[in-house]
Amino acid sequence: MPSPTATAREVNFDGLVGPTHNYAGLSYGNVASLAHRGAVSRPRDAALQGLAKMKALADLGLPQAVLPPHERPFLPALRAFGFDGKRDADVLAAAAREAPALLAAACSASAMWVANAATVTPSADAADGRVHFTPANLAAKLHRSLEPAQTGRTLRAIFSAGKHFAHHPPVPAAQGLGDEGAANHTRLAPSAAHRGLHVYVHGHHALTQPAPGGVPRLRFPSRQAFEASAAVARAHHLPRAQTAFLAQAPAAINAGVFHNDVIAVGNDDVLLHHEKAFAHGPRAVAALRAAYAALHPGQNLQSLRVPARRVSLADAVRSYLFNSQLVTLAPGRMALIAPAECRELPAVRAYLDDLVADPRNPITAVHCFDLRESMRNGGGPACLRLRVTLTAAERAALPPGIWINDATYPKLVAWVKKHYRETLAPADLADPALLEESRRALDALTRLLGLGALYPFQDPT
Ligand code: SUG
Repeated sequence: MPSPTATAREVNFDGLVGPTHNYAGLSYGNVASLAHRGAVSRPRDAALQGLAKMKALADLGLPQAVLPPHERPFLPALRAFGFDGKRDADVLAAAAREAPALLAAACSASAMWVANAATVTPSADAADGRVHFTPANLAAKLHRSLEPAQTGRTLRAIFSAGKHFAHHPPVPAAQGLGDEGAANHTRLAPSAAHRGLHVYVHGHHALTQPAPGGVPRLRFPSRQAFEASAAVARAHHLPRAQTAFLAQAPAAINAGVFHNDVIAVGNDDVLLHHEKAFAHGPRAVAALRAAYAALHPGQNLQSLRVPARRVSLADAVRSYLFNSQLVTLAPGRMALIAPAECRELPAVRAYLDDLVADPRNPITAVHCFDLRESMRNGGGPACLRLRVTLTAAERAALPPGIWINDATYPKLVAWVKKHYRETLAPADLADPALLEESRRALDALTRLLGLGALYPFQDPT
């Protein structure tokens, strides 16, 4: 009898960009976010760019679904910080006057980068045969720390069948104990249906050496603690032989690699990575290859190492080459879903041309996408998606409205065009009309996706 996981496929769940997409410079250590602080954003274009990528992947024959944005401006957060005005408009006005940084945090559309929403373990790997989810605590940044509660609620609404899906609470948040989800995690396996080697990448140890709370040599903060990665692997009941823990190279963090998915991407049996991605580079990759071979005797992990003389760390961060999605089109045939910026930097373009021409690797095509609105905040193609490997039975247990296809795509495009502003400047965040528009939009969206009440503003008081 074929194994129940034989029908497993990776499903990309992309985060739909929310109506308050803006540039507030909230992410120190994220070069693009800092560079665009205060710029005027284009929420409508941002959402349409993301949807166009989703539809293009669906058209390539890949299962594609969508995750809804979070409620923003998030009034419960402002109220938690003591802004207790009677009307929401008063709360917004007081926050804009007294604590504009808090208002910006409560308005960020950062939940679009769902690679940071959670870490997911497919049922092929979990002892109880269920798919496991742990929302990331995102403790490193205030605006992102507002996400885990809604993420958990959304994931429970979509993956609701207890027979198939298990939901865990986020790792407890404390200084330095950050968990940034799947952006620092990759699963390597001969195919989606096989048992996977789960690779967790961290920037520092929070509770032990070299220094409690962080690594002093860093120019930019490290966001992922080893202890948080270990907690997720433990909660998901992963056998030891199926886990590997690697440290990021401090030089990479200092160059603006705030998540590992800015410098490495894995898919099936391929790991594409910059030579400066990991501390103890060659040794770290050799250990991965050994762990992979032990799990799948006779099989090889293909490590595609990009040398700094071909693509510098700075160009890797500028182009977001490694924030491409690496997807399987057919057995042994992969495509890279890359940001348009990769075609604009000569060194990166030349590297990609050589990669596709080289018959020794399975990557046969590069598809570039204009995701500039998200890229200006440091979010490329891979940041915008959460990978969830699901069997046919698990896919069948999901609400039908979340899939991207010829029927749903035009409806979502029309929804964006109806509800989103063309531009948004920092001063607009306090506009009470923006709050009303966003709530109206999300209310309509939950009906479109068939998800029922999903947001605090929809809860009966
Ligand atoms: O957490 N940017 C996000 C980008 C996340 C990218 N995700 C992955 N690499 N997986 C962040 O730094 C900027 C928001 C602002 O500055 O307004 C921001 O949150």
